[in-house]
Amino acid sequence: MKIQITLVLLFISCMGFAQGNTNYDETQVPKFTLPDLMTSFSGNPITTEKEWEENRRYEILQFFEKQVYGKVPGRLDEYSYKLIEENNKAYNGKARRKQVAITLKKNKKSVTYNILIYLPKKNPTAPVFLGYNFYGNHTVTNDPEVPITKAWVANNEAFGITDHKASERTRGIRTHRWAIEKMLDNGFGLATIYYGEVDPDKNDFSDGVHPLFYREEQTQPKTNEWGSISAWAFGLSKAMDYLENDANISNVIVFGHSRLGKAALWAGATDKRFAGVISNNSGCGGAALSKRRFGETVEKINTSFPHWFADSFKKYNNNERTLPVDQHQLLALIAPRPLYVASAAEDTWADPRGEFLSAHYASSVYKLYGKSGIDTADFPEVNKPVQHTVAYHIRTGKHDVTDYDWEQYMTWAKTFLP
Ligand code: GTR
Repeated sequence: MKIQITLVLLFISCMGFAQGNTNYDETQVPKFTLPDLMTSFSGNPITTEKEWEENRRYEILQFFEKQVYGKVPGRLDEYSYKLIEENNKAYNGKARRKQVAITLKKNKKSVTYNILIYLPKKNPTAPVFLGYNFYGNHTVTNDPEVPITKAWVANNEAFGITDHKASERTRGIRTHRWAIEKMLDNGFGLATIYYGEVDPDKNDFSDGVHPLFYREEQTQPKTNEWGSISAWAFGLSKAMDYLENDANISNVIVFGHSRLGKAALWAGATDKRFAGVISNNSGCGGAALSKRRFGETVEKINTSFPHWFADSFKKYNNNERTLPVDQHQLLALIAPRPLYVASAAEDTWADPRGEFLSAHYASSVYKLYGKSGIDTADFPEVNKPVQHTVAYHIRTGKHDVTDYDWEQYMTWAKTFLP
């Protein structure tokens, strides 16, 4: 009996060791050296914009592509979009609404997803925020003209979703996360897509965009190929193919919250057409530095969500020390375009300080372009945004998107967007 109990205890403590307990203690952050943005992998100093663009930016991008998010395996055979409906009486006549279906085709397979767009009618052209939503386009608004998504959605007891199907009951449940009227009043538009129409968020590579690219008999991407974050980023880029041709849109700022913030950052890094990038509480694998191992770690994220990153990223589970890059380098890939990183004080899982430091360290590349970033490493006070071409705020409250966040994003976009 005693032996049995000892064995059980030993097993439990081994599990604890293997999984690692979550660290929320600043004094327990391991000592680490951040890979230098301005020294190439082969040890050469980077001193000019040209060297950054042609050498360092390229090699960092390649690393993230092959070892972190995963490569898009090829090109589509066909791309098309269709304006499904348009109306200029939305939001009491304040907005023009457009719903556009994007179809991606390859190897005789296709995926279609919908962009819901609201544009301020008072302006002939407007900058828009493009961001994925978590439960369907119909959840961001009470507008009855937005169809309920037919795609797979995650079950959610509070929303009454039990069979992975969205229903009328979920219309408008996420309006608090999208300050649409404020955007319209401030001359901004919104373009949003349900991320599950591009790739359902489950560890299953038989649906979404991945299978379009499979060779015969293939059932999942190769080791260095795309996980779901990369697939979602690809979906944003393909949405951009439409948005850049919409005569009522002047600029597109890609936005995302949490896992979708990770996707927005990767989209901004890989597609220079995005005029600005906003990471809202993106955390591990997003803006937060991995090597700090504070809150969520690489091992934890790769275990809970094995489908988010390339398989090759798993070799850094509990092994962040050997990562030749860190997330400040992902942020630097966005330079010199405006970048906003935002945290929430109660969102310790996402490591607010790690998100801030990442924005701070990325700023050296912005400097190279003559742009201002976050010069100081002193963590700002809560609700005191620091806004330059690189901006940061930590607000009170939990992991979420609030009106406060949108108000800061709009102030910043008005000042720093081209
Ligand atoms: C958590 C995950 C985070 C973040 C979050 C979200 O469970 O650990 O990395 O992405 O989900 O997307 O809400």
